[in-house]
Amino acid sequence: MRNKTIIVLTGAGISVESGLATFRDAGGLWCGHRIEDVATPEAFGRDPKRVHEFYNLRRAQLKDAAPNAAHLALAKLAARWQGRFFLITQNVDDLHERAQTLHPPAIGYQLFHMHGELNKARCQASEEIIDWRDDLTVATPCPCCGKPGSLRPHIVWFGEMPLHMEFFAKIFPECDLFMSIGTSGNVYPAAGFVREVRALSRSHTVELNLEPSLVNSLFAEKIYGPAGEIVPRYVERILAGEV
Ligand code: BJW
Repeated sequence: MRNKTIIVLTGAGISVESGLATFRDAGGLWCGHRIEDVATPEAFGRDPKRVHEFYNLRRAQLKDAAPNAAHLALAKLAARWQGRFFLITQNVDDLHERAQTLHPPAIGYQLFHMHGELNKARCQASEEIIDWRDDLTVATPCPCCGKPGSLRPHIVWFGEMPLHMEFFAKIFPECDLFMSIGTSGNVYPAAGFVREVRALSRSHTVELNLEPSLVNSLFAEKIYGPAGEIVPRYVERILAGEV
């Protein structure tokens, strides 16, 4: 495996042990919120105050969270790996970035937030993306155009095109190891990545999750348990040349 290309896909399950809720587990974020009320452009058009409040709460929760053993293990792998390493996260938190401050990544590493980032806002007039760590309201003036109400969370909602898709299509044929961590396989196109990687490459595929995902049958290897336990063990196997 040395000098080969690793692609990792992460989902909400990797951040559970950091205290952030998943979307679909019992007690998950969507409880009390119908998806269409908070995660579609139509919902934002209808009730921007409610959508801002939902994301303000999550932005505040993120300030108290810290990377866990799974984020740190991936950061260690990114720091040591001699080949290329692409980390694609569906998560809008910044825990992968914060883990990397402890293990600065090697040169072949790139991180992609395919569903956007909680700590960024986007101007709906200019499409400019702005770092944003505070609350947003319908009255917040946009720093780029000055208009109140112009800013929206920099989040990919249902019906919107996820980010970096063209780049992913280029790297999938070069994949040697595809790891899917903490994602339920409910949401496309991410849930279809394993199928694409298998069709386009000779990659080994492994699912690491608390329980079998909806697409588990597509993986060659499956390991179930809390990410904070199973990811560090798997990373050690990779670094020891056992995968
Ligand atoms: C643990 C653990 C522990 C717990 N350790 N594990 C077919 C093909 C293509 C598209 C579609 C399709 N059918 C329908 C669509 C459209 C739609 C879609 O997928 N809908 C489904 C509901 C059916 N998709 C879209 O609209 C997307 N856009 C799109 O398709 O554009 C057109 C297009 C077509 C073709 C190619 C390319 C583009 C956009 C999707 C946007 C998703 N946005 C959200 C919310 C915004 C972000 C936010 O607010 O945070 O993103 S939805 C939500 O789900 C969030 C997540 O990133 C995403 C995935 O959820 P995830 O991460 O899997 O979380 P959970 O909760 O589902 O699972 C957690 C897992 O962790 C569980 O399995 C647990 O067991 C596990 N776990 N504890 C390890 N300790």
